Amino acid sequence: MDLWYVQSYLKDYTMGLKVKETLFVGKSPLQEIAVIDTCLYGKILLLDGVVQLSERDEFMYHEMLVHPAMVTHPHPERVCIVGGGDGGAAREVLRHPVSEVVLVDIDAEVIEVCRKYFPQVGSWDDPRLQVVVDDAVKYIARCKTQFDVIIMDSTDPFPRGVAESLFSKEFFRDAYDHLTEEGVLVSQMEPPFFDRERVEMLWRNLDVFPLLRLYWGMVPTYPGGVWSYILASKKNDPLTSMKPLPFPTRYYSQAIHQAAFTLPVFLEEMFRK
Ligand code: AG3
Repeated sequence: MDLWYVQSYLKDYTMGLKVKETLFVGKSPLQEIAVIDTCLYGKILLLDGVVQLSERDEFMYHEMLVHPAMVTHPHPERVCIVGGGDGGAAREVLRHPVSEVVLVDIDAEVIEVCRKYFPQVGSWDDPRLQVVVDDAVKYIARCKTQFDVIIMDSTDPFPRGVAESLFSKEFFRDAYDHLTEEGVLVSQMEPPFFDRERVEMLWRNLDVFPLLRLYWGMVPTYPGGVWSYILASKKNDPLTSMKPLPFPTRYYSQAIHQAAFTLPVFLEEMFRK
């Protein structure tokens, strides 16, 4: 008998993946955590039933989440990752010559499960990495120092859940205050092709930043296969200030960087600042 994992998104869309084996199902105080092995994408992490990463396409998401922001800041040294308990975003950040990376994830059990089932995803032993288990809203509010880059690798803002407060105007203002002069914030977004209104709302919540750019990249295991990100910058424009990467990548390139910020006409009209 074939077993299928069906991910629902909004109310009118599903994606199905054939499952080889269910490896883990558990509940933390905050969410349901599961790891399944699929025929097409290898092992997949699900939080509350939603795909967070697959072994086969996580590099596409993590490279596109991290590198555009890291090359927009002229010399990022201190980086904060909000969420990202699987370690993939931290791995990509640590390939840059940074001095300190603080990963703030609210759920210790997600980190534990990922370290067990996806040991190749994170660079957990790098001495520049500090892992903090806390609510990032509280952590940033208390934090006395400033970061050059803040990377938001959280679960979705909708439906309302663990990550909702991370997408509020108040949090983005606080994040702005905790960024250095040329600071850059980047966040994963909803797919704008499905859900333009909600992306517009999140865009407005980021108003405090003088420069906002929506960009996109392929992530086959996410709804629609195309995911979007918003880069918010205090000073530098990712299209003109970018510098080349000093190491090889599998998805990101300078040409992809330019292409990713080029939006279809119907989105370009809305997401311009
Ligand atoms: N962070 C965001 C995943 C969003 C996926 N959304 C969805 N499938 N509807 C994932 C954590 C990876 N480091």
